[in-house]
Amino acid sequence: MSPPSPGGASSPLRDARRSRFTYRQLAQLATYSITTPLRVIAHIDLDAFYAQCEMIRLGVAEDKPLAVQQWQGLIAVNYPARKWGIGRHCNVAEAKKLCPDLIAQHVATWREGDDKWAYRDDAAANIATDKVSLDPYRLQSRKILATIKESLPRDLQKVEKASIDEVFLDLSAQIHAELLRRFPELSSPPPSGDVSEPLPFPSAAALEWQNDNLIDLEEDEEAVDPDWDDVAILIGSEIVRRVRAQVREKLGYTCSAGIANNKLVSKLGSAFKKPNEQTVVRNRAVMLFLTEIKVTKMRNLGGKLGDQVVSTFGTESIKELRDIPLEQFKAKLGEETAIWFYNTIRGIDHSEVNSRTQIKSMLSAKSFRPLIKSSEQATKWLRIFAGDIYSRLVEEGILEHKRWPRTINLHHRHAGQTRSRGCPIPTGKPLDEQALFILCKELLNQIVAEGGAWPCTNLSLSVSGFEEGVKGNMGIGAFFKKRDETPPPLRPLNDTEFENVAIEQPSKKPRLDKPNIERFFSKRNAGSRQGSPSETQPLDMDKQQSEVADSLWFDQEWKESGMLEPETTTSSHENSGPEDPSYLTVLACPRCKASFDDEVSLQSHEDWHFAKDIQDSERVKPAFAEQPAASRGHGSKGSGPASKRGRPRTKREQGQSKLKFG
Ligand code: TTP
Ligand code: CA
Ligand code: CA
Repeated sequence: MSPPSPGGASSPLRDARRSRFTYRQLAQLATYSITTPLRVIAHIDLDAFYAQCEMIRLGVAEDKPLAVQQWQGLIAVNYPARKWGIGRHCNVAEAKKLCPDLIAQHVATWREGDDKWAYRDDAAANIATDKVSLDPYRLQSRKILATIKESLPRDLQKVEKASIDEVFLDLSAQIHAELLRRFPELSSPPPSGDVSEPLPFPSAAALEWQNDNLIDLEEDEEAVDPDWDDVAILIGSEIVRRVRAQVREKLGYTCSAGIANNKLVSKLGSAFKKPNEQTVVRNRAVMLFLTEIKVTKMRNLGGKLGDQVVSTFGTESIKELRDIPLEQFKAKLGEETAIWFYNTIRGIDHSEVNSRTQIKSMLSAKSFRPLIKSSEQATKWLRIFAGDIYSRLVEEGILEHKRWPRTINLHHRHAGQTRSRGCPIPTGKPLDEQALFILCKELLNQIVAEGGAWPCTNLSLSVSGFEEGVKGNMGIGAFFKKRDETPPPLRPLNDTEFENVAIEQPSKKPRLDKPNIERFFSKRNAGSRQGSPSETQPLDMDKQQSEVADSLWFDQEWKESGMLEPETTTSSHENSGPEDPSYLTVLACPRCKASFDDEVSLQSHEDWHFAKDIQDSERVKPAFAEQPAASRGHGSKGSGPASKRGRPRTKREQGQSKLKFG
């Protein structure tokens, strides 16, 4: 590996000037300290992910336009197709009109009577009997994650899977090692013995950025010589370039990346230029970089809080908001949120890259259109849910007793009300598809017995409370002994029991990275679920919270939280158009009063509430949850990285309304 142009003979130590950084800050890199200004975080996001998966699976040439279809809608569009103006806002018919050569590949589906998901030519016409399977994409996601990990030194990596197609890398420790290797002078202790002493200055020679997009500096900064933070981020960008090249070479996928000092800025960086590009945001460039971005595009600011800030302070310009003193934010937003917000618009973020990547719960769901009206119909879906969840449990290692869920919940929606019933998963005997089915059938019976179950708009099955099974060479017997011999009776859990089965309680260590802004979101769904005492109560997982929080960097970017997946759209977009009378009607959501142009959008939006309720119910505290973009009406968002990527905003909201799960 070549040094970052240290200027040949001019060794950093010979430079009489001192760095802005200290020996302590350098040493902190080795321990992934969240506060050292030398820290380097990368965010990697796959380009048009599901579309690339299909192209690779089908062997489609890279320049061919392809989109991934779900019923009549599109959920991923490759870059050649985007050139034709095709985006997620299009339905298949519109997209084919724009580009007759478009390959529209339908997602794989589960179908009643089949015990495996499959790619089916007639899936689009079978919304009533099929259920989308994202397994093919999960599988690719896992392979990509494994390749990324393999391309980093085993003992110096910290990788967080942030969604089905995104990871964060904390490159600090690897960069620390690399700095010491390239600049042996840095290994010597501070001459005075005091670690708060400034480091010697690195060479003033220009750094070699290769083909990275380097975010510009303010004019007066351009003349300033690079310091160690610039050298560190340069090494970071070299590492990321190699990681991306490995993914490309071994698996064929292209991805984009952002490299910066923290997660907030690196995520904005990866979206800045796509596809197949990487963007470096040096510390000195952050303020200028953020000035280009609207506040509502930032993490956790896509929803109610962002809207509140904009209406309270009368601007969505980050530049203007930066002129407002902290005290004013405190008066309007409360102390903690104000501090968090004040930092965020300055690109300050101390959140950790969290390498615990294990799934904490799984959900299989279906929204019905037409609505289902009997236990027989529902039972058919329960079989599919059980099959879906079971196959994912197998991938999680249930057969090898690696991981095992302790609770099962069924969620049922009728007449605007969601009812949930749960029970412990009996231990001591194998958990297979049939066992899952019997459990959820019993839960359905409980709901049906109460009456008022039909017609049903949504059903979903979730498992959670994962427990670690055998480790190392422990035999199967040891695993089973750990568990109760007799299955507990089938009944809903009370709160205490739920606490007992929740593994991995939230860590007690103070979380520096999470502002207490939950209150902005927590009331939205209050009172929406029936409050019977037998109802299942939330299970919390720290990781789930962070996954959800990290998913909401931009307003409504979909992500896999490990808990919720986008499910089937409820109807074809072809229904709504100028000839459809409902197109002209303004419909309102009974829960949040958001207005919609057509029934499909309203139904989608209501599905989102449904999914959100379930998601909330499976956590102790509501985490950062936001409104679907569609519910915010056809207002005001605009430029910013996402729209630079060719997703026209107003259209995007329509496309987003297809999503059920935030
Ligand atoms: P994104 O990363 O948001 O988008 P993308 O990978 O398709 O395109 P880009 O190059 O702009 O990153 O989402 C990842 C995958 O998640 C996407 O390929 C399909 C799925 N997804 C949906 O199913 N529905 C949605 O509305 C969104 C946004 C994504
Ligand atoms: Ca992506
Ligand atoms: Ca993504």
